[in-house]
Amino acid sequence: MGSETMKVSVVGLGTMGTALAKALLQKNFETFVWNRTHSKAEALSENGARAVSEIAEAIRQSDVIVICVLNYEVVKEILFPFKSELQGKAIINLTNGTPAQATAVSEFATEAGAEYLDGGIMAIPPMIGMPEAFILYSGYGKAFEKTQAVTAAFGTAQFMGTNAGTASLIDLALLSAMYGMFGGYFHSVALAKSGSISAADFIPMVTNWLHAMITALPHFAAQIDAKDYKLGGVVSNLAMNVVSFENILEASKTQGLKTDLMQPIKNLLLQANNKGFGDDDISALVEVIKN
Ligand code: FVH
Repeated sequence: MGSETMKVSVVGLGTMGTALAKALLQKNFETFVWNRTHSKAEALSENGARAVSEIAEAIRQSDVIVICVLNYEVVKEILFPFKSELQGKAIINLTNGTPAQATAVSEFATEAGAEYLDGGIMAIPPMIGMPEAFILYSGYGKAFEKTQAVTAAFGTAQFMGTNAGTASLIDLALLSAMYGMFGGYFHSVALAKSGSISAADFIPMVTNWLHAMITALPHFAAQIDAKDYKLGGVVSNLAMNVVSFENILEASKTQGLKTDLMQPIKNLLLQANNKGFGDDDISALVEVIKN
């Protein structure tokens, strides 16, 4: 089914849902929109959307229902009362949640006779519609094939397999990398500023450093997959990192900073060291995170 014939409803018109609806309208999909606060749906009429005031109407009118709301509690509140109306529909849920939540909604959709895809959006609303907007999907494979014109309107789509929870697992894994980097940066800039270096002056140094350190990740990835933390040669042994990490904590305290962001890393490094990973690369930290 091409965009000329496929009817799509977008349920939830927050910042992200609005961007998704606009991307569909740009690709000439007949697009129905519903939102709890109806004014947001009406505002999209100017872009050619058909604003509906009842969820049942949004479901009835469309072949594909894209839902993007605050959380899965809201997804359930919205969809679960309409089980019989969902038969034969494709549901693409782009709400952020956990793998268990995705699995629960997938089971509901299957019981309802709907085809379910769960998605993880690795982009911010202004990126939607561009190839840089990377969106992960998992769930019913035939639904992914059938809705490719829809998912292509949002950005670059990657299918992660038939386990509905996989897209959200990888979404949360990627977000963990992002928050770890942001957290590290926020501590580092506070430390730099405590020495009267402005955040602006610190930017070229920290970005160059992070770009350089990112190149170490494939080396660590090979070690982690092989469970051999000496594979390819040890570049940054864990015992040495325990010692240098203490300097970060001590200097931060001296500069009057909180060490709450960094202390847990030191604790894990110590645990790994005590378990005998001192001579291994720092990537062995994964062994204590795995518990
Ligand atoms: N915006 C972003 O940068 C991120 C990028 C990655 C993906 N996330 C996830 O997308 C989901 C929606 O995020 P959002 O940015 O659109 O969020 P808001 O602008 O806050 O809109 C929230 C929508 O949810 C509706 N809503 C909330 N509670 C209820 C409820 N009880 N019943 C019905 N609808 C509800 C809200 O409606 P309203 O307040 O306008 O009436 C909005 O439509 C989210 O999972 C992100 O993690 C975005």
